[in-house]
Amino acid sequence: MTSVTPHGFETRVLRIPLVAPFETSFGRQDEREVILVRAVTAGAEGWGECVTMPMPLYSSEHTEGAWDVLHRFLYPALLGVGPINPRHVAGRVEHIVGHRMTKAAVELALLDAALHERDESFASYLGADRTHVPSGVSVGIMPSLDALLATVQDYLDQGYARIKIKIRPGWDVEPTRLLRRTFGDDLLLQVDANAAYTLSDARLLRQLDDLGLLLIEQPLAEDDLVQHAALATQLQTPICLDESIVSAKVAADAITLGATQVINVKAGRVGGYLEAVRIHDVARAHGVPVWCGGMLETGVGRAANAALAALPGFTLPGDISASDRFYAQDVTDPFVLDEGRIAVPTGPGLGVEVDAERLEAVTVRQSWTPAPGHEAAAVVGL
Ligand code: SMG
Ligand code: MG
Repeated sequence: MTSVTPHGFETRVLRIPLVAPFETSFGRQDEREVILVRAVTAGAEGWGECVTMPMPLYSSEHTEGAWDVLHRFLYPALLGVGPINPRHVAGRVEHIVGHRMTKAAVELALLDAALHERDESFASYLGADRTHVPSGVSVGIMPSLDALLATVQDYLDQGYARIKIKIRPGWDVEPTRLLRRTFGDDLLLQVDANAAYTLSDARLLRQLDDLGLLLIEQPLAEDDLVQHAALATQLQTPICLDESIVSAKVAADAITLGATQVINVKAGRVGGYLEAVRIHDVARAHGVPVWCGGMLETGVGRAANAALAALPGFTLPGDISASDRFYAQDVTDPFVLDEGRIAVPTGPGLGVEVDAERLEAVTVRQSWTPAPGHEAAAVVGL
């Protein structure tokens, strides 16, 4: 991989309204607050998305913490130190414990810049072997069963290849059974608990076994690897870990323990797309299917996810829906459904353009952090 010399990083916190509220077992969102990082290098620029949320509810990271870690720890480790191979970013910031989503954003921005410098697409660089990826949609907890049916019907009419519904105690077996009965056995259907249960709920969760689900995602807490392994012995539905899988090492542990039969790969959660590829490789070597998770990404992260999901081990549809699933207006051209699939971008780097005007309209906070000697280049390219 080409080395790049960063002249500075631009950081922006965006707030983009959602087309409809999105509710999970841990809370409800009406807008997406997200950080975009722009790396300006000697020969190009690149974008990365930091998928933290405003509150540490999905994982321990959150926007304010990410902002702080970027400015006080990550940028200083990467600026003014000469050329950097993007493959070495993770090693350079390894001494900073955790903060994987934040690290992933910076690594992606530098990868995008480096790939622009060598005119290669992210998909080609990662080893993608497909031009399109099947598109699944994640359906939040709904105010009523009727609302759930109408929403799922609408997504199926749009052509989505797979439905995932969010579950929590009190909204689990009944809505799932209703979907199976209404839409039939051919519907690719899965559920995501976002860690809302404990092992003592095994008997309840066993009621899902009759419903022909592809998987149940993260039923128990993030650090419950051993309990997930115990639960797996009591369920027929395959367990798919999301929150628990924070690295390739943990992925290997979880597979060995029998805690996960499928893996949801999210680059932010694991510290970057390069680590995500390592998880893909570990899982593939064990015959464990993987799919690409989503964090309500803007077009920047969605482009990167589409590239990742085009790798050969991604054998299940991902949470890579069309941009209009969440946003009336994105900061890039929207990703659209094409017969239930999303096209993998082919242009250099991430293959998407960030619209400067649109970006400005949704930015609520921004900064420019120059490398020593580049203080003057404050607003290069925007
Ligand atoms: O980007 O389509 C998307 C969202 C998919 O459900 C989704 N993500 O646990 O998998 C998950 C959740 C995490 C975000 S919930 C606010
Ligand atoms: Mg999940």
